[in-house]
Amino acid sequence: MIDITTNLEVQQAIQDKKPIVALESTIISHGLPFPENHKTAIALEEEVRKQGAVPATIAIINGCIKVGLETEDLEILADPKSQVEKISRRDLPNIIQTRGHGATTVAATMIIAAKSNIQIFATGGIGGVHRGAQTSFDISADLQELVKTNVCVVCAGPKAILDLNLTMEYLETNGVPVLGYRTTELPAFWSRNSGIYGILPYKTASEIASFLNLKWGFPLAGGALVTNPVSDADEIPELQVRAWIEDALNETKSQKVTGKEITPFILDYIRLASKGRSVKTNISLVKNNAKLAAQIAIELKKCN
Ligand code: PSU
Ligand code: MN
Repeated sequence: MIDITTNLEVQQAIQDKKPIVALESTIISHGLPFPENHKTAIALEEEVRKQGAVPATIAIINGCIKVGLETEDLEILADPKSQVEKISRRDLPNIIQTRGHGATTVAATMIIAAKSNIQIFATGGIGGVHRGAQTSFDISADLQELVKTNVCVVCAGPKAILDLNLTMEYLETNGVPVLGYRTTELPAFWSRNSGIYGILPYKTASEIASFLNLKWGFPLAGGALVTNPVSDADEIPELQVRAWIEDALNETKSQKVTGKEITPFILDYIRLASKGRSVKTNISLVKNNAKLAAQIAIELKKCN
């Protein structure tokens, strides 16, 4: 049996049956630059508490799975000098075996959240079907996890660097519902618009909670995706992002970036191309998602 260590705050929340929101750690170690990554990790936890729920940031520290981190853990994960691996489903046993530090992706965070009975999880943007997946076979493990693991992931849409149409087809085929918070159009991470419709518009956290209660009560196994558009004030319009994404994708090809390095490489490339604007947007959208996730977790407790 693998042990999961919870911090005091999460232990207390489990005892008191308080609403808990899982937060991931790849965004800290591989998604945002230092020191914004550290500040954001703290701010996300604060946002969840402010709404009245309890944050549980998930990571692996010295081979130990942690649900709810200590101050030092966050420092390790954020420090660019630490050796922190990006951990998805396939990588979990090895990072425990080798007693390393691991930042969990959406897929790995969902697995650990589900084992800890946490049903709501906030991130920035999920991974999905990459452009050119017809030949590269690059499909994020996040999608398969959404198919089989009973966790609701609140995000700002799949990352705009992906093939959003194929990502939506994959989710449809595999029976993963995609909800839009106050939108009928799929948001595209940095942008509010994608030109893709066919998601389920929901107006309130309480309606989303009763949707989840119905799905899991049925029971229909698997996750659900709640997409929450970034605020008007912080969005980067799709037209503006498009060229940066194309340049970034060309650069991955010429530098032969492969596997799990691709997403962090592209995010960093766009950070530089946008002169930091993409980071500001990323931070804004993930905070927005933490807030909504906390509200849904609170409403879901009322349903149980
Ligand atoms: N959201 C962000 N930044 C990130 C991620 C999400 O705002 O860096 C991470 C998540 O952990 C997600 C991962 O699982 O990017 C996707 O990686 P890949 O495409 O290699 O599956
Ligand atoms: Mn991949």
